[in-house]
Amino acid sequence: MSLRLGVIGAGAIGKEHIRRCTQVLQGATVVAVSDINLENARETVKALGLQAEVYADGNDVINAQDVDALIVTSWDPTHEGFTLAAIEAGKPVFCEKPLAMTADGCRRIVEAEMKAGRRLVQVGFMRPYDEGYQALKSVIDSGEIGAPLMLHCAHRNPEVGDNYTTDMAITSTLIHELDVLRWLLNDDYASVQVRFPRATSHTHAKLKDPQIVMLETRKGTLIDVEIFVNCRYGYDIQCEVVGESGIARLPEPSSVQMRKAAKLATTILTDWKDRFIKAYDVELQAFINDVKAGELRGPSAWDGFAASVAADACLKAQESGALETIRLPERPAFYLR
Ligand code: NAI
Ligand code: NAD
Ligand code: ISE
Repeated sequence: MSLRLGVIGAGAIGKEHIRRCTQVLQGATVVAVSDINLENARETVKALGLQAEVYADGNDVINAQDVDALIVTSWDPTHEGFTLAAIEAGKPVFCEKPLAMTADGCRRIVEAEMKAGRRLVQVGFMRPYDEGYQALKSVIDSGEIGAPLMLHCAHRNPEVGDNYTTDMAITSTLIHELDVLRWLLNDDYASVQVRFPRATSHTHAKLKDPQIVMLETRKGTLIDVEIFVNCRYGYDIQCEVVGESGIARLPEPSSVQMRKAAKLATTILTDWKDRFIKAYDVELQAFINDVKAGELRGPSAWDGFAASVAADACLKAQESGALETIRLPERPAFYLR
């Protein structure tokens, strides 16, 4: 039987996830959509020709009789409330990153889920589902380049809107690295410092852009991540791992090489929707399959919490300029898998 999904938030990624659940993936049907801007929800349902109910309030989607599971793609500050309400209703929920705005918010979700007695939450950290990151992890795990000593990473967006502020470089953008790098290295973070170089003239008063985040892991690997969200030239994700006996880089997305007009060129993508298009498909298909099988196995509420513990320290480091400690509590047995 088809899994009946309710989606809260029909913006950029909400529309994308509804499209993939409807046209690409197997085993699910979107039966309810809500958006605080009702027109977004109505237009999405109409454009895809869905037989879905449109609700003004996300909580009505959660409690609708015919909704089996939820996808939360509304703005970041709304994630915690909708995820807690889904757990309360006993319904599995795929929540886009960040799971909550603070580690405390994520902890409330972890506690509610443990109280419910089974995993009900998958966080929209899609990079562990990306073939490139998986290949990079295989190289590290095989020991081919020895122990990872340093990582040089970059997270570049071509541009962001005026409502994107300095803190969002951490909570909305770096949060992907905070998740994927602990998975890649099988390690956790110990400390962080954030530095701001000369700002680009393409930014605005409330956004310091770019920024450099320097993390140290518990095993002593040093990581630098450049976050540059008005880089202009493209959507570019870089990750280079320097090991004891070699260097491994995240593969570039495949692109035809062209020789033309005295130039050798390959295309750089410009949109996150395209850069991780397959990973989004795989993460959501996994969610659908796992809900049907009765056991969620993707990025957990604990992973959401771990990323947010590090994010809180990064925000503190943005303000202080000092080295800030990252203290992740011990993982409860509930989340050992
Ligand atoms: P968006 O602003 O395009 O869409 C958000 C939508 O949520 C809007 O249509 C808005 O009206 C709606 N909304 C906000 N509050 C709501 C509420 N209380 N009830 C119902 N609807 C509400 O934003 P975008 O880019 O789609 O991002 C949405 C979420 O997805 C964010 O949390 C973002 O961090 C995450 N995201 C994740 C990506 C990934 O790579 N995993 C990529 C892009 C976004
Ligand atoms: P968006 O602004 O395009 O869409 C957000 C939508 O949520 C809007 O339509 C808004 O009206 C709606 N919304 C806000 N509050 C709501 C509420 N209380 N109830 C219902 N709807 C509400 O943003 P987006 O780019 O689609 O991002 C949405 C979420 O997805 C964010 O949390 C973002 O961090 C995440 N995201 C993740 C990735 C990724 O790569 N995993 C990429 C983009 C966005
Ligand atoms: C957005 O919400 C995402 O999740 C994208 O993957 C990221 O690159 C962007 O900076 C975020 O704002």
